[in-house]
Amino acid sequence: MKMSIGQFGRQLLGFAAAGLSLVAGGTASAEMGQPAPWEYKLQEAATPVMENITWFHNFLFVLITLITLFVLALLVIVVMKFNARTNPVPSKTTHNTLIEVAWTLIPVLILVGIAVPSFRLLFLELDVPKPDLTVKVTGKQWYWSYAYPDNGKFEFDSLLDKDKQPRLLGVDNEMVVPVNKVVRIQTIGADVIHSFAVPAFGVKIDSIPGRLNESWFKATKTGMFYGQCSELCGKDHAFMPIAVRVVSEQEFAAWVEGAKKKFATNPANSYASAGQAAQ
Ligand SMILES: [Cu+2]
Repeated sequence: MKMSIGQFGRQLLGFAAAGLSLVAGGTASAEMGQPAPWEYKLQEAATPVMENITWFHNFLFVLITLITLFVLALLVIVVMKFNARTNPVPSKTTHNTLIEVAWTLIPVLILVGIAVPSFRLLFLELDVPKPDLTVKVTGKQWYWSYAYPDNGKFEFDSLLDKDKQPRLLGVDNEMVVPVNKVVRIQTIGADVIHSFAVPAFGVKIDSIPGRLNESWFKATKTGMFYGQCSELCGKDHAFMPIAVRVVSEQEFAAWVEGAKKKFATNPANSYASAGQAAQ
């Protein structure tokens, strides 16, 4: 079947409209703390660290766009002005001190301009402030265990719940933390290397057997936040989601009381069990 240019144009317009409505629909249905269909941005920030990461990402994006456009413009000028047809007698210039100094110094200044906020962000991520509570996160094949040593030494397992939404992110027992409190994450792997990652918190830290790694977050919004194991750890790597419920301080205290009873008989409750599993 042959298509006229008009028909082809209308079809193209239809595709564009469908694409746009998909993108708009995806953005509209985007919920905090979880991925959205057709998402092309970072997840909405729920901690100061993630706000900084988002700012740095946007800053770099503007910078690389300007540099790329500048280099493209230079290339276009060279191609148009200095080809054999428009410029039959080439100049014999080999050096230009001013330009050479400029194309050395300006990139150095740009790199310094990137390094300053980059190191500031790195220190913010790595320098754990005084924690309000500690959660010990153990990565196992293929689920997570959470212990609250400051709140009564209980520990519980968190496994994928296939019937829960969002699909492949819902778990049976969520990790619960209070809002606006500094939560220190201490993480190890019980068998192989896993990685504890929650995009909305700007946290991604390897859980390594025999090594205690540390990270932190201070969630400024309540709600559900989801992440996934981010280190290939075996056949069910894709099925060990991380679900964090951020609640008010009172709700957290009530949850701790309930959790102490609920997980009292959990065999995972002794720290020794995590150690034995690692051997
Ligand atoms: Cu894993």
